[in-house]
Amino acid sequence: MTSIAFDPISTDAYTGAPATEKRVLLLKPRGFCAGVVRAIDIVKIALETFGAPIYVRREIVHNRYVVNELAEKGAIFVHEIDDVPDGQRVIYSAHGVSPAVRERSKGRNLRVIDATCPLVTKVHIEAVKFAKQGYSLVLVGHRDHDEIEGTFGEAPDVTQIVSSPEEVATLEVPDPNRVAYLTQTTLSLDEARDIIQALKIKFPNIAGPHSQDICYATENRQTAVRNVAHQADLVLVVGSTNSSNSNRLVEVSRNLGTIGYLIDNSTAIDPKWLENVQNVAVTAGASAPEILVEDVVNYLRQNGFGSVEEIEVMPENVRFGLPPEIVQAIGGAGGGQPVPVH
Ligand code: 0CH
Ligand code: SF4
Repeated sequence: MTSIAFDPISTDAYTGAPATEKRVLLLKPRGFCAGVVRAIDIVKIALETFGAPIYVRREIVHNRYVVNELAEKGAIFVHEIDDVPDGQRVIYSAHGVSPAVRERSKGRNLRVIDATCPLVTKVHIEAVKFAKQGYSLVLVGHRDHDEIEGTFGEAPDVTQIVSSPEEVATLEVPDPNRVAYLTQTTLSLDEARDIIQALKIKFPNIAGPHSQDICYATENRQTAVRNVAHQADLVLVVGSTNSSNSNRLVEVSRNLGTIGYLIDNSTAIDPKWLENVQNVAVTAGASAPEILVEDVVNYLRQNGFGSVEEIEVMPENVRFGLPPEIVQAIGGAGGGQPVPVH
């Protein structure tokens, strides 16, 4: 169970002034996770070390601001490996790639830097392990999402994707006693639980990951919204529309009966949303930078929300090491293993 560190005397988190009536409840943890920090660092270091252009397959993370900022520094975002000129450097996004993409890069003689989040790689390793052991795989996630495309590609012949409990009913496998499930890292905890429950009813002997595939950052941000949504009249989630984990935060709020909106920045706020609103909770998806949260909070301040209270639902101190390609390039030590920092 999580605890809420709530300042008993309402004070402004930025100025320390006594709170006025209309409040911003700033959720913590919010925003960048360890995998996103690592992925963005990889692109920045690659640009500084090797110089532009550096190609990046797909959006490094699903955030418009981040992608635009890196593009201005010289990163060239492409959809597919075929869009990268022969022999150039290419970075794989945090969402991971399929073995077919890796093969394609080899065939094109590209110099690859892998920014796949270690927690996504963990799911790929599980997929390979189960497939080698002869399991049929059920991948719980959103079709057409970059991460699911990559994980699916580890064992496409034995993997089926499901996105809802209803779809579980349609699954057909050669041996119902030899089925395993895996999930996307950025799903709704509630939705994933319902789908896994349906899978367990259909396949009572189904195997699964040792610990769940939904990552710590996805879980923590959803838990923060779940804990605080009842105190708010409105929840604003900073994040881009193609960000799965950001969309899930809006869903958590709406499922609890609190109106929620996904916004890229303050310009997306409709002033009508703030009418008759006393408390507005603000959070951010794992790919949304803090500068955009500050922009939203400043907008709210200028529109009558005089108090900003930061509510820390749980501490979060995770860091991941850089991949060997980058460590070697900068002449340092370390590797791609997750490094939890407490
Ligand atoms: O939430 P999704 O997976 O759409 O991705 P994002 O918004 O780029 O957040 C970072 C997660 C990257 C891979 O798990
Ligand atoms: Fe990794 Fe989770 Fe962040 Fe995705 S959301 S990059 S899995 S830590």
